[in-house]
Amino acid sequence: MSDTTMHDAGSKSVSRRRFIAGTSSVLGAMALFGHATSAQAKAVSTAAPVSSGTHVPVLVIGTGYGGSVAALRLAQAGVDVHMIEMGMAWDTPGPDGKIFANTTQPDNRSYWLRTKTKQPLSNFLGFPIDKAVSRYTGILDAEEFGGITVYQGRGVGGGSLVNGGMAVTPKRENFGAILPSVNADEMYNIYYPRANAGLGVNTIDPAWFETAECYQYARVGRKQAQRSGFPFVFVPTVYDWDYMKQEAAGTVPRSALDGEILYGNNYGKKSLAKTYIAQIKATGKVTISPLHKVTSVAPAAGGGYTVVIDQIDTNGDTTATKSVTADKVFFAAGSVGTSKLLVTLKATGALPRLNDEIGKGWGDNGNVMCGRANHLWDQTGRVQASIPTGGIDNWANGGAFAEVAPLPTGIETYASFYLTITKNPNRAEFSWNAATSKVDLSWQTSWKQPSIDAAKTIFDKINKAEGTIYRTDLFGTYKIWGDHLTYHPLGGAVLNKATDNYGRLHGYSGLYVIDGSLIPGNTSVNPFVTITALAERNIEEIIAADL
Ligand code: FAE
Repeated sequence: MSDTTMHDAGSKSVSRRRFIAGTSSVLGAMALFGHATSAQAKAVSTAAPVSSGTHVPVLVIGTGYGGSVAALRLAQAGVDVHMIEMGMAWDTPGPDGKIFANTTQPDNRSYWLRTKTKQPLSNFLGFPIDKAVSRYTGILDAEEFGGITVYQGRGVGGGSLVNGGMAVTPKRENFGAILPSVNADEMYNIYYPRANAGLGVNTIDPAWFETAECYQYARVGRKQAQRSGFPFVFVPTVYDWDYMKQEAAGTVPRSALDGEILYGNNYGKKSLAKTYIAQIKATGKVTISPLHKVTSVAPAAGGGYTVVIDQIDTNGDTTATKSVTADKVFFAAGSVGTSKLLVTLKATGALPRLNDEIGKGWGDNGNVMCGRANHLWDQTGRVQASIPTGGIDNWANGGAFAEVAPLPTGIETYASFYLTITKNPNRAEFSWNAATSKVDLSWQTSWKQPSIDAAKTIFDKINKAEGTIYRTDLFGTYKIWGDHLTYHPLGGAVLNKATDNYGRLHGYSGLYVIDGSLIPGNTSVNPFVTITALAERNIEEIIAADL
């Protein structure tokens, strides 16, 4: 990287001292982002997988938020459920004694069937940081479409395995725009509280926040936001805060304080495995088949549905193809997984009566990332908790809600980093491509411009007030905006359009959608609490009326 890189980054030039401090960190960064570790995990499932020819009352495709809510409530109502999950069980430690790999040392466990990492922050101080890993059914899928890379969790627990654990209920005044056909009173009185309880949502002890070294970055973010007149809000999470306090005290193995996030969290985060899925297992009514991928659902001759499932090995190769009949099928494969299945099944004649709303209404929750370069006196800290706990709320005025996010590199980066959720009106459509036999997504990279404009309502103002500039070295050379990706895919089988107002697919009795594909593209905040609450609402109605 050259001095010019930073000089070109904005109206104010970077001080020479800051540049030197930055370059002296390169060695540290290169060591951190060095070669893949030798720990090559061999996590295997201990669950007994589904057998071909089995008949099940209910089959659930996917084990993320929507699928876990459906399976738990059905099991509690006395129904036997089988869950099918294309990813691994993530219940067995690798040779390094840990189930999940560290963010700074990706290995084969980190990526879904890739031979090179595809890190959301692709560069550091101008240097590319992606590296070779061996192909494996790892935990994070960076699924590439024409105009966007969609990050998703793979394994039992879905996105809960890889996400930041920010558990945010949207402001009530925004709900009408998020899910217009849903009764807000019911959601805020019954289903949001039920989801928050089921997920174990809690907030940081504000007194501890003020002193914790690992939240220096968030306090800097707050100070700068407030100096520009923006409200800074604490964000609830699903992290065990008592555990994090012990991490900071050095009395337990570190997890959030060791930078664990994107490739799984070994200790303190309450992923679905510790909440809904633990409850599911306790019912004794649910079986889970990891490393099984649903490829087809079609009406069966004697009633119900024939579900075709590929069993795969950790190289992603099919080792068996199974056929199971189910009276009812819940699509909970996530916004992308469910949309791809439904679009394929409609186009190829397996489910031709699905309506024309299938595949439509997809959005990226307005995700856009950026970093700001701080002055030397505003250090953000060498140890940064990987769980964000605060945000800058400019939704009402600028259509932007910015998480003050960590850059857990283990070194002082002199950077503030943000994932901003914005009011982006663009919506894309999934469609079947007969030439490639794949599903395409019509999203264009240029459709992120409204998100960049919204994010700038916050960060241009902060930069002006602080006399600081944007970082240009995190997403490529001279690139300010992380506008090529999303963590929050939503839509593709929108509630009350592709389905009725409770997720029953139009055209077929006994087929349901119960995941993020029901939500039309934006939730104004991080989405998993809304996905969980909507699933709680819908499954209650379905159990009462259909079973
Ligand atoms: P999801 O959790 O994706 O589960 C779908 C499951 O279905 C997955 O386990 C798939 O492997 C599986 N599957 C897909 N296709 C098939 C098939 N054909 N056969 C069998 N199985 C299949 O769906 N949200 C927040 O609210 N707060 C955060 O802090 C946050 N941070 C995030 C950070 C990252 C890096 C990422 C990737 C996401 C983050 N999210 C966050 C988003 C959140 O995890 C996501 O909205 C939910 O996980 C979506 O829940 P679903 O139930 O729709």
